[in-house]
Amino acid sequence: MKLIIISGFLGSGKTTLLLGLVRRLTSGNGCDFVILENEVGEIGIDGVFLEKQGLQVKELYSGCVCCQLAGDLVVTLREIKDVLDPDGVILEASGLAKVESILDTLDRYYGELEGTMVISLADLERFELYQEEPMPFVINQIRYADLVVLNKTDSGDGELTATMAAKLAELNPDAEVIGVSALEGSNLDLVAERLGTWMRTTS
Ligand SMILES: Nc1nc2c(ncn2[C@@H]2O[C@H](COP(=O)(O)OP(=O)(O)OP(=O)(O)O)[C@@H](O)[C@H]2O)c(=O)[nH]1
Ligand SMILES: [Mg+2]
Repeated sequence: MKLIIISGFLGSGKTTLLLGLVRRLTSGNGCDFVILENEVGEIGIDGVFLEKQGLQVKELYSGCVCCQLAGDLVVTLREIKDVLDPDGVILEASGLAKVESILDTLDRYYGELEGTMVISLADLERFELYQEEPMPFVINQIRYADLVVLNKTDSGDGELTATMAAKLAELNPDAEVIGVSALEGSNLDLVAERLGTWMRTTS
């Protein structure tokens, strides 16, 4: 069982991206996924939405899996492995999650995963978040990403997209940056291809 972590600031398009990727990767003889939603609030809005789309969803709410719910994350992953044993779990982290802390928890307490991939979203509509001095957890999300997805390219021009992609590459020189519109589906095939290739790779 592999784990894909989708991180990104509040409203950056995590749920929209997740749905687009799962649809592309589960068709035909594709992979099967369980979605794990983490929301800091009391009500799991995204979980209800994704269940209505026919996906299998587990929820962790009232806290963040990078801190208060770190233990619950490990327990829940064990349960998913024991009961459902999917090819992959896709964790939609809360918008404020510090990715480094999630990876640290998994390293220490859940070594059984076959692999972990972090996809972090940046939001072109909120480009000011990434200018000058981005907030530490925003930097952390980008820095610990294996793949950076610059979302909402439909909402800005090519120059802004290029400037922001350059800024993201500066924050994480090792990760590929892919511009997409999760809403319109543009370039999602490329992200799905990267994820699909990684899913098929045995470690
Ligand atoms: N213009 C545009 N809007 C988008 C795109 N992707 C998502 N959105 C919109 O952005 C808003 C937030 O999208 P979500 O997918 O719910 O974002 P999220 O990161 O899951 O949000 P939280 O879970 O609340 O942090 C919604 O109104 C989406 O329709 C995109 O590519 N372009
Ligand atoms: Mg969401």
